[in-house]
Amino acid sequence: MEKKAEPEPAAPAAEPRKSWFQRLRDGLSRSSRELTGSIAGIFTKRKLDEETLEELEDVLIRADLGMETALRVTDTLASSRYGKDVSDAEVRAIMAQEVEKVLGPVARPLELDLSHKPHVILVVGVNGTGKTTTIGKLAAKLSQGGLSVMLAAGDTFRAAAIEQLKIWGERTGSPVVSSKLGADAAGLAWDAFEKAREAGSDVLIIDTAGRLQNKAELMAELEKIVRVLGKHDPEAPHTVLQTVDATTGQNALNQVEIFRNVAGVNGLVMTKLDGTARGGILVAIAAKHKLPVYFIGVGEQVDDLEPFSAGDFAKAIAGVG
Ligand SMILES: Nc1nc2c(ncn2[C@@H]2O[C@H](COP(=O)(O)OP(=O)(O)OP(=O)(O)O)[C@@H](O)[C@H]2O)c(=O)[nH]1
Ligand SMILES: [Mg+2]
Repeated sequence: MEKKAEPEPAAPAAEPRKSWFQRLRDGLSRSSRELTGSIAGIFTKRKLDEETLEELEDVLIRADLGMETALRVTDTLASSRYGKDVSDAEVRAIMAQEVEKVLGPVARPLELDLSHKPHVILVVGVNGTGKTTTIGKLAAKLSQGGLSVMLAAGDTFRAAAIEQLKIWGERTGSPVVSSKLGADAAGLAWDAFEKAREAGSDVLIIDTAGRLQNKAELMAELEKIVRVLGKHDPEAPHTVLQTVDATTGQNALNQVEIFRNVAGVNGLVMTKLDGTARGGILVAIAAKHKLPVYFIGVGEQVDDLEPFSAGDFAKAIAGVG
């Protein structure tokens, strides 16, 4: 190809892409800043005693990390440093280490069993937690990996929801199956499975309407979607992903509990970890539910979905390294 004499038209001044760890650190900076500020407040020129340990425990619980992890940190600290001077940096290092231990077992890559064709991924969660956006990001990742992906607009109640999924479909080159507005979501899931099978798609990702976990009727609808898919393939849906909004705080624990019982959630995506002060909730969810966390969302763009790394997250939230 001939080299152009003219310079390229000025591209919008793109900032150099930050490293993944830097973006995670930026995203978690609000969570981390509050926590490290409070820790520094406790451990300035103080020995480790009952009082400082209690204060630390409170801080960790207030940061949504959960009782279990808070106790792990204080116990570990007490066993090696009791009665000694301890700096906030040392406390943070131990916190990072203990948080990593809790997160390690749940930081697992999403592995799709492609012996099922299509492999069905059902995406569920409370309203606005990032289901549709995550589907778009995931479709991009999977198609970049060479898989053929079909999307199903199972949020049949809102025209805007169907449109939003279609836009992601266009962006990622994935066909979208949709129905008339207000059609039965389980019926749509059934049709989408057939279409994906006929088309030979590797993966079918089904979007669903957001619902509060305490709305029994809507939760029953989700159960029906699962049941109907099972008639096509007893093991479908193979992956049931729940999006959890990291800004939610403690209610997220209950959300996971109920969606898990009703829809058989077997993996999580923690969204909106950019800019939340409540990122610690991921640790509490990991300790309680022990469900794999496949990805975390750190923005609204197509590539703002990252595999979850326990060590990176632990360091970022503890402000270490
Ligand atoms: N900052 C940030 N915003 C996100 C992230 N993921 C999703 N969003 C935004 O959150 C809003 C809701 O996202 P959706 O994907 O529409 O959420 P949903 O769960 O499909 O919502 P419903 O279909 O209404 O239940 C949108 O404005 C998204 O751009 C994320 O990781 N970070
Ligand atoms: Mg949606």
